[in-house]
Amino acid sequence: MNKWKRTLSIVFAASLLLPALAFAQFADNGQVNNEYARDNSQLSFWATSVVDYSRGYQDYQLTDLGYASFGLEDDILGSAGTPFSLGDGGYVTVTFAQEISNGDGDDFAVFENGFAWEGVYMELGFVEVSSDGSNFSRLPALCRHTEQPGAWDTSDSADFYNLAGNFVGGTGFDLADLITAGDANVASGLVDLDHIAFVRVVDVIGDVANGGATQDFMGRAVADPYPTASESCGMDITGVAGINAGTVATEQASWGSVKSLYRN
Ligand SMILES: [Ca+2]
Ligand SMILES: [Ca+2]
Repeated sequence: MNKWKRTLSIVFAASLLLPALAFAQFADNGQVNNEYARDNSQLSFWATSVVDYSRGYQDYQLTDLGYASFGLEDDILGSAGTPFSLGDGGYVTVTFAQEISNGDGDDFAVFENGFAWEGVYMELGFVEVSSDGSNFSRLPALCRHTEQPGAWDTSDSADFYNLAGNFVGGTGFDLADLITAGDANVASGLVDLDHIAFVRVVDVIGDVANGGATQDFMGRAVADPYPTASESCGMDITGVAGINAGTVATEQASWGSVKSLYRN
């Protein structure tokens, strides 16, 4: 084997190994997300439109009760958003006037209507991101709470990671976690972390007691209040804010300066 072939084969072997190593790096180390107040100046832009949503049932086991119905989907837009209830397993996808990119630390934040009361009353949501609106990657979520919270039970924010709604304020998310977790769509380029145009929030079904709960990154049941049958059932999302902006604005500025060169 000549030198170049040997080098290529080493590079190829390393490329097979890297995703496995990256996967191994994401573990439950007791990590906790940062909490953001709505008026935090790091929140530089807010969701401008809802591109898709699907409400879940008030109780996924009692479908005759119908769907969650509190709020309208557009209520969550902008910095002064108000609740839109997702129902069991429901979701909403938003987009922005500019893209989110993977910069330093947290890149965006998601708000729910949780409140403090001997802990935090929280209804949780998984968070997914996409560049093209069809391929999504879910931020690796962790749940360390193993007991079933009843309809009005509170929980400890520190028992959850990468689950929206675990604070009274907004929950910050760092896109770099998808690299650490060896996300397949990110590795293949289907999801480009420098060009995130869509954020989707999916209600957690917290039915630990009956074995119907949705699962975290480690395959553990995610515990959130269940059953909660009412029109405002499920995660009550109130807003999504960008922190690190993508490069679109800069590209437009450069294009403007290129055009100005030809004006004279
Ligand atoms: Ca980041
Ligand atoms: Ca729920």
